Amino acid sequence: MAPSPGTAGREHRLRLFYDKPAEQWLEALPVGNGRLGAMVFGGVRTERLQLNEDTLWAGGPYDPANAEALRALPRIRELVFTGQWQRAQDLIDASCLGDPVGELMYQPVGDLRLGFAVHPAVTDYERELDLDQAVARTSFTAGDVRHTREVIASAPDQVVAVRLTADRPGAVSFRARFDSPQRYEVSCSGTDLVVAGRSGDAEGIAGQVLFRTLVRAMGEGGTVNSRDGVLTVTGADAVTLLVSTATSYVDYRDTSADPAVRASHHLAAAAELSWQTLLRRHREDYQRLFHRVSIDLGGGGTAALPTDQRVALFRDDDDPQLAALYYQYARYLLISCSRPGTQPANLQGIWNDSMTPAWGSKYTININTQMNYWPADPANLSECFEPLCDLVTDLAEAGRRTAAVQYGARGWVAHHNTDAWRGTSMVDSALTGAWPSGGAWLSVMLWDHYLFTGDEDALRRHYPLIKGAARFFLDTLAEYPGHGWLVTNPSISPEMPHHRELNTTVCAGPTMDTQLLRDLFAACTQAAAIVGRDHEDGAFLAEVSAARARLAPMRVGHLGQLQEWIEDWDALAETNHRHVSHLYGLHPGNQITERDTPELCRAARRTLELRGDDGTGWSLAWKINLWARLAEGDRAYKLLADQLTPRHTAPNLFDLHPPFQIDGNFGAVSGITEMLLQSHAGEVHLLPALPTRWPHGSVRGLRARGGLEIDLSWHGGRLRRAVLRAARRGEIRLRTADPVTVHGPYGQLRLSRPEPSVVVFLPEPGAEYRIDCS
Ligand code: FUC
Repeated sequence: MAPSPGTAGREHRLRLFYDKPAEQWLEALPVGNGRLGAMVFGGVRTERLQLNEDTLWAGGPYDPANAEALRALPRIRELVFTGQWQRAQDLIDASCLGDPVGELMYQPVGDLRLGFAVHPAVTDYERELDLDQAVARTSFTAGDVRHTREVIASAPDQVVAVRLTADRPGAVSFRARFDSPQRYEVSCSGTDLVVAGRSGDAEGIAGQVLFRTLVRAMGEGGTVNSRDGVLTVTGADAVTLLVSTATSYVDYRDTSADPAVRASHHLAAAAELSWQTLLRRHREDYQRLFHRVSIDLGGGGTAALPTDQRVALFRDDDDPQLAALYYQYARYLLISCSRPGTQPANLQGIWNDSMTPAWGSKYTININTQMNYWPADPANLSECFEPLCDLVTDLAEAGRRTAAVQYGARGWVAHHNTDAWRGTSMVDSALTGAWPSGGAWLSVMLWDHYLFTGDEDALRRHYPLIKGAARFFLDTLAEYPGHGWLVTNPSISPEMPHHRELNTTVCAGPTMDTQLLRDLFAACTQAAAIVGRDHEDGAFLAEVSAARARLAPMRVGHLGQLQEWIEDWDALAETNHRHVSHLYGLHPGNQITERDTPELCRAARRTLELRGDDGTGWSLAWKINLWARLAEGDRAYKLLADQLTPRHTAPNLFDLHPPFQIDGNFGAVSGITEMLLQSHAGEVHLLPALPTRWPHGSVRGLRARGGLEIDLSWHGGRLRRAVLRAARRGEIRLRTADPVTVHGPYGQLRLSRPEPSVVVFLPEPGAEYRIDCS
């Protein structure tokens, strides 16, 4: 389905645009190729490119496991089971935290600054981020010369490239310098600038990541020279500036690569190509991913305004195109910060200008990293999910040691945070860190990824990781006194205090863990059958099933809420708490449904009501997903409108916790997808939570569990048509508000209709099915 003609106009193009240069970092525009990132400021006299490389982290390899923990564990468990939570928490703080106690941070490379001598009379200034081509573009007229500067971060050629042109020969002149908050030196080699640096020390660990940045100007006409760390271009017609950065990081145990060799390799190869070729290769690579999805939510009255002004007006004005732009922007960001072979998207994706960014700009795996990847499969970017799989592979290895040393357990464990060194121990404090289930959640996501892709080879690789995560819990679950249920101990419901007078989070068997384990154990069994390990692993799987049957049920508490803990403790007095509950039961991957578990749905609604709408950027994004899951489109839209305000959305559309945290961008886009299409709980639901503000629209190329790709169009709030392509065999159960007919390659299908609004059919792999409202 083509987007409606209304979206073709210039003002509707898929772009962020502004009428003045960025002064603040949050006004600058991000480009990235998964590994390299740059924030482009678009200045007239000074262009600043703030540079990142995704393996440039503070410190170096370390072993966080703390042998004290194992000795303290029996006593901690006893204290928790006898209700002495504060003492348990103190003992954890004294004996279980990792070494170092905090993990290490993600850091910037530095800034490349270009200084221009241009005519002071500047008119017709514009800068944009073109999402269709993945180009940041600045153009203006100085005197009577029109200048254009374009910046890309190329994945095929592994450089950041800047193209500077003017409409008058010989009008491109500038001086380029590099500076950085890191320890570094700049020298010249031929006419290249050569930066050699080293990452920062942190937590008592010396910075061990060496980096190299090479800058080469390829002028057409004019001269290029460099001296004393300054590269000068004079009187060129046009210039292509290549910036190549590499580090010594090999993997979480090894920083021994030669960054100079790596950086020169990429530079030499890119320098062989013309700008046109670099741009074409970049565009083809990017569009192969980006063009899989188009979305049209309708046009808007404010769409011709600069993007930051639209954010300020969104709540009051009808600007559905901004929501569509925000959607595609998150897809752009994911493509730009997470590609096969790169590090996964951290709390800021890859864009960070600070040596000490908020929460270390690392991987918070009690929701934030997971949220980054919620839209990957549904928004048809499965390749971008791969770095997360690699992270889990590392954590399974590193976390095996933590499981053995700190818990005396087999399998592997990862707590609430990790970093480039794959720290897996409890960190920071018991209050936030005493949660053993980060790895469990990530493992469940590997299984969910399979449900979208149907990639059995990948599942075969991931099965041992899922199994190892489960193994840890089989070895550490304990019986809850008086109930016989198996529970985690110690654990926390992430960041949710109970018994506020104590300010304690430590507990046994928070509901979130139980929910996660129910899914993890089920994933083990199902994955084993698919990869043919059910026989060989029979004894283990029997243990898994037996343990699953002994997990505590979800329960409804005295306020009508989903109980956060086994006991009905009151956590809800402070409704204004900035977190929504971390209850995994409300997680987009979970299967609470109106049909099967109406009482839990009611309790989930009540929980959300009690918590209120307020929250951090990611908390709002989460609530978009949750309300969509509860089929409340207008309520989900309301949360989206709360997020698309200057408080939670920066001028460059980065989500603001505040501060900038990219999970909100990704989480919101997962939420918008959930408003249009859901596929959990064994059925595909078209338009499950369409808000009244988007009466007409279409979306092409979304993916659903079961290996499906789906196009949808709707009018007057009702489904008009859908097209469904199945990649693999398997019955489809399709739910719609109105009855539908289905046409396949051989004409109209005879359908089974278990309910008036549900049809069941068996598609042929590769064939296309048209669904019409009858
Ligand atoms: C947890 C949350 C914060 C933030 C951080 C990265 O500490 O409480 O809101 O998202 O993770």
